[in-house]
Amino acid sequence: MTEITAPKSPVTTAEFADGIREQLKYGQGVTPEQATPADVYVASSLVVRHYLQDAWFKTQQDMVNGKTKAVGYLSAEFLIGKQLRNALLNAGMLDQFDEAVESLGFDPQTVVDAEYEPALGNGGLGRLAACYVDSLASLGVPAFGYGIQYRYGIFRQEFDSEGRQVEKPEYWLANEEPWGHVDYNRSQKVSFGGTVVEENGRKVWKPAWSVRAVPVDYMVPGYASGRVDTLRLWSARSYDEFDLLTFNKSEYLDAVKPKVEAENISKILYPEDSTPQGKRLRLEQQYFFVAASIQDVIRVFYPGQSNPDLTTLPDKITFQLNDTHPVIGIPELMRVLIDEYGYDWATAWDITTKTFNYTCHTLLPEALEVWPADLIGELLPRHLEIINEINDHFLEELKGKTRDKEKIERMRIVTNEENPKVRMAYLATAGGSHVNGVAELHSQLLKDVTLRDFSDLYPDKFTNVTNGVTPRRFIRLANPRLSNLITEGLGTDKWLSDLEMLKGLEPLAKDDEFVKKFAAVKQANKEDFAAYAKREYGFELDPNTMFNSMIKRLHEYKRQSLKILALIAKYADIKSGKVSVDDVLPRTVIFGAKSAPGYYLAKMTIQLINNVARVVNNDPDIKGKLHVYYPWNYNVRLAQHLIPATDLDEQISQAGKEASGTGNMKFALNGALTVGTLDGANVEIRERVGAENFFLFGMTVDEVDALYAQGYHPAVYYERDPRLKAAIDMVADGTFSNGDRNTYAPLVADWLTKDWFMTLADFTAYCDIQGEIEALYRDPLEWNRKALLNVANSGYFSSDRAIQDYLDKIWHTGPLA
Ligand code: CR6
Repeated sequence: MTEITAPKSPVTTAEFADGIREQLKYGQGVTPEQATPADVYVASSLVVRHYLQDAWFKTQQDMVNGKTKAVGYLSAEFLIGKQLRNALLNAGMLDQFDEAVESLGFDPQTVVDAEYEPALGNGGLGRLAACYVDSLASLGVPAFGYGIQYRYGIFRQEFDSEGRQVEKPEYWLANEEPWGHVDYNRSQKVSFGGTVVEENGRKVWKPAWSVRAVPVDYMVPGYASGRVDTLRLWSARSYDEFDLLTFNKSEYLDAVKPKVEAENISKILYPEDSTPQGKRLRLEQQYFFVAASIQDVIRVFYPGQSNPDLTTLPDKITFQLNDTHPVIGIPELMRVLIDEYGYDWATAWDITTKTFNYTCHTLLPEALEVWPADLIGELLPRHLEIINEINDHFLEELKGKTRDKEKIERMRIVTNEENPKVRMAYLATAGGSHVNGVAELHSQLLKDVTLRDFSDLYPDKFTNVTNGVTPRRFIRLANPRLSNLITEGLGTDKWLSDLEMLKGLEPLAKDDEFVKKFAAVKQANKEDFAAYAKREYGFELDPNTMFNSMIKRLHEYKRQSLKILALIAKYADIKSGKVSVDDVLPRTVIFGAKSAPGYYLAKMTIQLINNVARVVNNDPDIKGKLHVYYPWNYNVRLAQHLIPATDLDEQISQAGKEASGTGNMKFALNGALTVGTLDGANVEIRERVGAENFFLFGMTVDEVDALYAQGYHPAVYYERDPRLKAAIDMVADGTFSNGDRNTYAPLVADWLTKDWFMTLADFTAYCDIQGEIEALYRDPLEWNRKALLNVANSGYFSSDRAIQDYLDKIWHTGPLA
């Protein structure tokens, strides 16, 4: 008997079908006969919202009336992915939807495919935020996700005929979007610029211009919790529809300028991942969503009170700062408390520091945001004053803690130079209760390196919460076959809300019959992916080869170049006859990656990969043993298709650079084996799944540091390993650029002279471990046994566990009663 704990549908199939008909009629204005799949998608989504509405009301009422502190997750990105199937799953209506849609003569998959993916994030950080709101709701914790509803998400990636990345605008709101409810009646005013004056001994900010922040509400249904949280994404609108004075024929465009400028604020997501640009509009965006959110919280938790007791704010809500992007919220809350509600500095600081916590997501120094004080002063003059005052108080406090003057200087929030800068990570550390990194190794490095002075003086502030991913989207929805097999193996489906239960699969790894079923799931997923890749991209994948994937942003530290160089080396070996093609293990390598538009070397790497694919895939000498595919526009949807079909995934960043990674977790949970370095969460994955079930290679953090210290000369490695030399020479000699030696010259020069992330130094170890990988892959039973052990031991990497850690260590709250 299988125990079923999945939520029960609140509707019958007939009711669902009636709901769709009703929506088609009164919403879309079409008959079922006239309806397109897109109409049915919109109608179905509205039916789901309809049935979630009561649970949503109740969650909000219980949150405001009860005693459970809520969580406000402040994030500039929420990479939520498609909504319909996820909402159906969490609300228990998957089957009713399928049957209802079929009864109306539509194919459910076609209807689901009509949804346009909201791409409101760059990569891991944004996807993590989306997993976290899913888990908060699933655990029944009252929560708001607060962010921005960008009109244009991350760009749509295309490749030109030369294989170069071309960025196209991603106007995802071109069609009706049934999930976001625009709530004009709960908008907030957010102001900018102007001056600060003194009136009756008090500072008064006289802003120059304001925008209207309109909330767009997304329901976040919890899985089997009966709770529905809120993702509130702010959209910028103008107040001054038209300035009638300037509105005459010749100045028409000037008249609408303020409107256009105001609305620009939420127009576009900055496409830089890990290396944000310090642009004025970005600061405007940050302040825009954070200021609106703080006002919103006061509106929600102190309804109708003109003189609320905001000393209770830390009991009502805790704000999590997702990286430095929302850190301007700290001076903003200080301003609101002091200027608008008349609190003194000490009280305001006490409230603020109790309300905020900060998660750092990086180890790259260039990713820690630093704003010129001038720019802050121009946009937010009162905030700059407050930041300076925070800095003064902080330096005073430090004097009481240490005599080390240099240390104190190093810890300044506002630098002491001609054009001072504000270090947002320091402001966040000083202005909040807790600071956490996103994997054990990362949190350790934050304490030892990045924020060392702070951890010396405030050791108790620092903690770790290892990232996690939602099993609902990334196992149940992405991999229904594996989900069914897990449920069969465990005799219950409860693992979807208690992922550590996967441990119960461990004994089944000894059962060859079960392992064979597991292998059959993977094979079927590979066949599905091959069909998908054919349909969507026109690729011809052979599901009887090893599927080897590397999907993540294109960044030097992630080292896509290590992967492509090793592949070229293999190709060169076959071409030169060193390796007989008949001995080569058939492998299909799949890349998915976008590059920041201005990132020169990353974009050149994309071009190289595409051209290696062109050459290798079409070379008859290779006899189809090696294939390289680069599906463009990697997004959540592609991840959901590819991850369940992958045999081997690549997590090969330079040790000490990837804060955590979350793709690594999704792969392990879907039964891929990992080849990886001791970096980020790889360390913990390997610990849990067992060293014998993980392909480890490469330098450790200490070895990397030692090599930097000693002086790193990449050319030495080029001379030392003939495989590496052959590979780089092949890139240099025009093999992948129709004979043109210039095309990749900058990349080759970088490898041989700089190679900041030590790709060359790790190359030999990386190639050597391929032998081990291939030997194991030739033994399908053993390979799948290890893959199954990866699944069984990765339950820890659920975002439910991560959220529970945040609740226990940082937020000190829990589910609604
Ligand atoms: N780029 C880290 O680099 C981590 C995610 C989520 C990143 C990545 O290792 O898994 O955050 N950092 O914690 C930033 O975005 C600054 C990322 O996605």
